[in-house]
Amino acid sequence: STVYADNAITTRGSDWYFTVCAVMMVSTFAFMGLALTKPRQHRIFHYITASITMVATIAYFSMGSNLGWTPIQVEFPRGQGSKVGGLEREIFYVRYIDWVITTPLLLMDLLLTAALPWPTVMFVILIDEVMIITGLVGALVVSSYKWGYFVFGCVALFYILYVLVWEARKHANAMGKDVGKAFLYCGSLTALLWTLYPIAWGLCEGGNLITSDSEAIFYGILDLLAKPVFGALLIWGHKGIDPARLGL
Ligand code: RET
Repeated sequence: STVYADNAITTRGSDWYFTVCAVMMVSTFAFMGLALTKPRQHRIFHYITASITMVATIAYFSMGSNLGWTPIQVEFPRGQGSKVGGLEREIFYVRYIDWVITTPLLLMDLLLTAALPWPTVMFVILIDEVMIITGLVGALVVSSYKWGYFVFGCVALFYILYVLVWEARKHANAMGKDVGKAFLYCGSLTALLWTLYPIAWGLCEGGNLITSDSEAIFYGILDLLAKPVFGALLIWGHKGIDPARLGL
């Protein structure tokens, strides 16, 4: 039998997902190509950044193909009529598989730039995994307790933002003017974008307030800024910085 959801992407959402997929793929080749122009000891940030867009390429290929989702009964079928048995929304769990791999890599890009000690990096990554997994569980459970998971995720995000805007920023500045500047640009972009993800979640997976096509646009724009644009800014910021100076 055909599995469907009452709120699912149309061909427009699919086309947009494939467009983002193409941008992610081109970015991956660009970051890898740039890596090859550098000596091996200078490639760490290219490798991390290319890995991020590579994973996203496959996630977006899945979503463009309308795969990697499961129908979840919604609490508030607002403006979508009323069906006996309740309406279902398409929840793309593949998004969270992407995030659980790529958000730790994004944090490594930032925290290695700031040259934070590795126990700090590991702990922040653990909290990041808590944030993504609570978001996934909250998206999948059919209960208003989903907002409890959401709150746990937001607390985790607050801790990550505290480390970024306070501890890591101070540490980056102490590593030199060029490192401080690279961190300021990439860290600020991250702090701004990452606070928008829980808003998207509240409108999509959480509250079912916008359509799946709108979800595609919202998360798609965020991911383009948080991955390829962030990556380009980071690699540009590392021009002239020897990773050995950061202990790498
Ligand atoms: C969730 C829901 C639970 C509460 C919070 C969330 C935050 C998610 C974030 C995701 C960032 C993703 C990125 C992807 C790659 O480009 C899981 C939506 C706080 C911050 C940067």
